[in-house]
Amino acid sequence: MFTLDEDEKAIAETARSFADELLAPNALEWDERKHFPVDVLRKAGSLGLGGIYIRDDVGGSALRRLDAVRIFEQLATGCPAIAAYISIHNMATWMIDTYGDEAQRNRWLPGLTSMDLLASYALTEPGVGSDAAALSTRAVRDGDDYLLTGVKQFISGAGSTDVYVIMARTGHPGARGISAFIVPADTPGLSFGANERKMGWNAQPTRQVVLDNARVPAANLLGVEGNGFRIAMNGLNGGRLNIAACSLGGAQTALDRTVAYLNERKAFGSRLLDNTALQFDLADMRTSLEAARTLLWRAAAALDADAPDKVELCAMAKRFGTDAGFEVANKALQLHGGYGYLAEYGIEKIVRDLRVHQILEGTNEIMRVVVARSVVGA
Ligand code: FAD
Ligand code: 2MC
Repeated sequence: MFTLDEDEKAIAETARSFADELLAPNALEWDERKHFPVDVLRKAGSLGLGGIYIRDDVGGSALRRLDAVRIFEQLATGCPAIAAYISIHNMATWMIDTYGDEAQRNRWLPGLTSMDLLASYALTEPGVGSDAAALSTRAVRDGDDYLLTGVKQFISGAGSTDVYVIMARTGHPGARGISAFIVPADTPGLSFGANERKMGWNAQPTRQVVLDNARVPAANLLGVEGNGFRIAMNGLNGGRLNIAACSLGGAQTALDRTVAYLNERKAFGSRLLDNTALQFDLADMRTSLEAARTLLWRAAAALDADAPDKVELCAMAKRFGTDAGFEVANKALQLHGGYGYLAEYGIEKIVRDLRVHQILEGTNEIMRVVVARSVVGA
């Protein structure tokens, strides 16, 4: 598992070339201009990155989660924010592939896997984030349609994407009263809030999705009524792995640049790279990333195998990987001295992007809740 065969190497190298050629050279400008590069996402789609673990009859690449985390780490070396959006797109697309009927799969997935259509995932609401099972957006049956009313908060890609997988309440309070819907962007009654002003992740928009009696055909219900929370959570298991992978990729770039910087920078008569204290910092940074990567690959293999402990392993990998990634990137900034604080060096952008990985797709406190339940047997 820890030695990549030729195929696995080729997959990771393809993602790395894409990141080197199309993401890294533009990442700072996209961040500054708050530009969502849809043209580059389409190119990602043409390489099979829009449906990494989607079945191939609808254009998916049919790869494993283990391949996916390696892909997302490489993509994030170029831009964590865009890599993370591609992960969210894959998560929503996977939910349609896994829980959709044949009509839904055939209607939506060819466009999504090619990234001609872009997807968003809408669970969070203004009053409900961590306690997602308490969501209040309602879906009421009306003949052959459902009418959806409520507000979804912090939706990645919103306003620029085409397909929204939206969790809404069709039944009683609690997780089992929630259903999942495929909602196209042009649905009457659906509108968007302003693009949020954020610390990082500026290369992708974040908006509210406002539903005011939005009319959605009943044929767009994903799975059966009452199954939406489980669908949403199963999507997030893989999403959490990918987000950890994005933290690793961003942090690895920060570490690599730090080594190069310390090699060039002189102080007190020698290269900073010769300073033993700083070498120990670099050693700890590399060790943290290797430990996080090892746990990540282990969790991805558990998800591939549908292992009984997959949920807590995904939570552990997310918590550990996103904390390690942020700490390494922040240390890299410190080791750049004042230059680390300047935008043109690219390190502060990585720190800003990685900070939110400790919050979204389940905060790291919620990851501890999930792991703790597995420990105490709750
Ligand atoms: P809260 O749930 O209010 O939590 C506040 C604090 O309390 C946190 O520190 C939390 O960890 C802590 N806390 C809460 N409950 C517990 C507990 N039981 N034990 C210990 N600590 C606890 N959501 C989507 O659905 N789709 C998206 O595409 C999406 N994209 C996002 C993009 C960005 C840039 C951001 C910032 C968020 C995004 N989110 C998205 C929302 C994200 O998932 C939530 O912000 C996150 O789940 C936390 O919810 P909250 O913000 O409501 O915080
Ligand atoms: N995988 C599969 N199933 C899961 C699951 C998981 N990770 N987590 C919960 N479930 C199932 C669980 O087995 C149960 O199923 P059943 O009805 O068959 O018994 C059901 O879901 C309800 O689970 P709980 O009883 O554990 O629900 P509870 O409300 O106590 O806690 C909690 C759930 C806190 C773990 C969940 O609400 C959570 O993960 N909160 C964080 C929300 C979150 O991650 N939001 C991310 C939004 S997306 C985003 O940020 C992006 C950037 C895209």
